[in-house]
Amino acid sequence: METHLQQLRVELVRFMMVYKFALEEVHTKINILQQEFQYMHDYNPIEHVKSRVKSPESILKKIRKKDIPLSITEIQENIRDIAGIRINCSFKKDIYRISQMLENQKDITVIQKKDYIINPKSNGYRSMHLIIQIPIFMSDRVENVFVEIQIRTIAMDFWASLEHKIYYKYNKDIPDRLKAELKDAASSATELDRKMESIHQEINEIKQQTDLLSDQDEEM
Ligand code: 0O2
Repeated sequence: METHLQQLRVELVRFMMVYKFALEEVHTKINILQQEFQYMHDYNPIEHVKSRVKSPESILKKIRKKDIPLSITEIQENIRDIAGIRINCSFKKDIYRISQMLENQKDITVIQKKDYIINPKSNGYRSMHLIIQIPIFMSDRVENVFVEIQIRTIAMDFWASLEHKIYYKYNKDIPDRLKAELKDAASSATELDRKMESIHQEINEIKQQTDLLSDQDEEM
């Protein structure tokens, strides 16, 4: 009995460890993209990155909700957001850039892609979701680990984080008036994204013209 429990413990710790390793791998990939992009284009498209391994309580909740058999293989196959990473970008176009750069990497297999920016959820939620699989090289095997990547702007993230809190505060039964207000707030966040991106674009154009003029001045 004691050895069985000990074995189970080793298996469980190892099970959780691979998700931590997977997050470290994806973090490194994002770091490389961020640094190289900054160097090549003098611009950083990523504001910040957050990651988490799902808590055992949340995993159990999802097991019950989705009626998944209590086995490590079933959990690994059916709960694909145990390792989750969220990338906050400056502008909407950066979301597509970053997503494409990750999708193009040879060791990443994209299992699922949900574009809630082109198709927002009915409550107003916007974000890009990728479920990817990456190989993790352990001492005696290779594990292909699922990682959920959410990519969104700061405005999308601000809305989603607060909506998440409000949703749980009202115990999943939000009055219709507040649902409408939340949706309205989501539209304001979309408008803010549009406005900031357009200002950024204009400033870039002005900068390019000024650089061009000063280059011409130097040549004369
Ligand atoms: P948590 O606590 O954030 O992890 P799944 O249940 O994941 O297998 P689903 O729901 O079809 O399948 O996946 P989807 O639509 O890609 O959503 C996954 C995650 O996106 C959610 O995880 C949330 O983090 C986020 N999300 C989706 N819809 C909303 C929304 O309307 N509002 C907010 N604030 N976040 C959302 P979890 O596991 O539900 O929650």
